[in-house]
Amino acid sequence: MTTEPGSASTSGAEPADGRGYDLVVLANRLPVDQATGPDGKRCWQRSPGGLVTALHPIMQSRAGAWAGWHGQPETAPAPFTHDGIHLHPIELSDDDVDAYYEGQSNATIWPLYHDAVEQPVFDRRWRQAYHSVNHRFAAAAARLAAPGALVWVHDYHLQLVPGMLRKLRPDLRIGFFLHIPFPPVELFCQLPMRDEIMRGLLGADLVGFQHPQATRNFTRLAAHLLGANHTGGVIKHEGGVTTAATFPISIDVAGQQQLAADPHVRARAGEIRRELGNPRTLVLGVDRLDYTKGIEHRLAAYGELLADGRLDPADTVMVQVAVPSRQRLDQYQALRERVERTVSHVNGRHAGIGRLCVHYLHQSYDRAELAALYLAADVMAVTPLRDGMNLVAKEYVATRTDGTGALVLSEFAGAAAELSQAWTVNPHNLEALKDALAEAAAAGADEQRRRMQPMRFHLRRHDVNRWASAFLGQLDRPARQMPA
Ligand code: ADQ
Repeated sequence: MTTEPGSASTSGAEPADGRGYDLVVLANRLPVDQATGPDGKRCWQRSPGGLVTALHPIMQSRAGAWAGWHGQPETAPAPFTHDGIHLHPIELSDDDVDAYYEGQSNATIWPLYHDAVEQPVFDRRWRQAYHSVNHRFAAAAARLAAPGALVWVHDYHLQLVPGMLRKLRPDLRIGFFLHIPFPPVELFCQLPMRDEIMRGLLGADLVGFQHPQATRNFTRLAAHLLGANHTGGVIKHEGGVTTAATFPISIDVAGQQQLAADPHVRARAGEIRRELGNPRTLVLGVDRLDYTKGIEHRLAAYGELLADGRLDPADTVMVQVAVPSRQRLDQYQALRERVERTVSHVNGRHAGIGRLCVHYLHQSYDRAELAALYLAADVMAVTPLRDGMNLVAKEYVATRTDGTGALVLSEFAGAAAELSQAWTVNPHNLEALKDALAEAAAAGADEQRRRMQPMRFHLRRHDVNRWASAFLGQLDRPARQMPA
């Protein structure tokens, strides 16, 4: 569904009684992008990406408000309603985008929280911008929230918001969920803003993480940096109580299964295989083009398997979908060049006329096309060096309704804690990665089903609705008044 920017639908943006919204979500981005509709007019379209995919169904079912940046460094449009969600754009200037978003969020915090797989960059101007944009979000939430409302703050861009909002509106129940890993003490302590970020997070009643290790890192840091007391995830600091707990995010499993059953999607899967020359083995990678995703490691392993003769280039094809991401940052431009060089190298060495070994697609796709790719793929390669969860791995498993398909999954993805029947692998170990890909490619249907069925069973019981209900249910409980 699309809505024109600044259109008449803005009337639904403020609650009729002026009291405020009972559920307010804050995230760096609104769940929509500006696009050009079929009639040539500018319109809003639901955006791709992990957080949006996860939260959209929940926001539709509860009449909530969502505040975030609309994606352009310009004057923010007026609040409006899209797809049943009230949206409140937060303005970011060019300088804010440079310093708060691309700088502090994506060049300092993102690499540091992902095991510093790329060198984090530190800049004091970025920290000032991060502080001031976080304050803008906190002030917006303070205006939008009804008395005693739940406010759910998302992700590493907004870690100061809970503490700021607590000061502005002590009546609110504030939750924070981190979608990416939370680093160990040794890494976190490199952050010049370390105390401020910990105090910001401890302003929340509930702080949620993807993985128990992240939760442990957080409680240890609260004690190490701020001398807070903690027992069983309940942290006491400066008169407040914060609960830290693990809530592994999931996907809309029923929606994914519906896509898998759609005759158009199934026909498209068959067409994809035919267009690729009906290979015996189709290996698929689907990622944002990000240095944490291990795309180069996967391509290197695949190239060596072809070179060693363990996979036959005549009947094996790899499709690597890489969604453009953070393209203005040097580290991402350098990654793109390296990935494209490796793809050319593998193709140059092993492809034939009219027969590529790697199809590299630097594009975004709609969910139906992605589902068709998942259905078409014999082996799904998910090999991040560090990943909070990785929804692609879950989407692949949910799509394989007949129980076939082989998932190769990095042990450094949060998803590995749940999808333990996958071919789990350390992507830094090239030989192990090659073995896992080769074994997955060789597995028969019985072996595939033996592994896939328990993962599918797990996912059906742990979908995104359960994730959100678990988080919001716990946030609704009055932990701040919990006894010692
Ligand atoms: P991401 O790093 O963006 O998310 P991921 O969890 O894999 O990573 O989510 C990507 C989403 O984008 C998936 O839903 C996928 O279908 C979609 N997508 C991928 N390629 C696409 C393409 N070419 N076109 C359109 N859509 C595409 C962050 C964290 C993760 C965490 C999520 C959710 O880094 O660890 O799992 O948030 O918490």
